[in-house]
Amino acid sequence: MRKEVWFAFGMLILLVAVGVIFNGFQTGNVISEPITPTGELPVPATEIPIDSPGELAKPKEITSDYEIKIINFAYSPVDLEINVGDTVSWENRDTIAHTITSEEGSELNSRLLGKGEKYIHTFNTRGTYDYYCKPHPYMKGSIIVK
Ligand SMILES: [Cu+2]
Repeated sequence: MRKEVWFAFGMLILLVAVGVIFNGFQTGNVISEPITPTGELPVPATEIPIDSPGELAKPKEITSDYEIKIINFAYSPVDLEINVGDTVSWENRDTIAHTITSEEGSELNSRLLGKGEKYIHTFNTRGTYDYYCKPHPYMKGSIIVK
């Protein structure tokens, strides 16, 4: 009887010991595992620079046959001759906002352009298109479409 009791007692100790070791080993794993994903969490932040080239690529989409710059409250060049189907861009280089607005009709109707902003328009009909700047009506320009 005694041998059986000791055997049972021994087995119990063995089970407890194995349980503690296994549990401790597991706990060690459980603790170390979340650290790795936590350490990996800042990694998605590297996705931000991936988006940036996309934002930088946006201005590259703008293509035009002719470029008019707005500098010191004046369109440059003031008059421009183009062909039907040509695209013209206006870029505001002033810190003051300007528009490109048709004198007659609505061929040219930009919003207020801030510094560095562009207005792009394709002319599909022959004619002379006189335009001005809404806040500064003395600013005038002309596009002649042949
Ligand atoms: Cu203006």
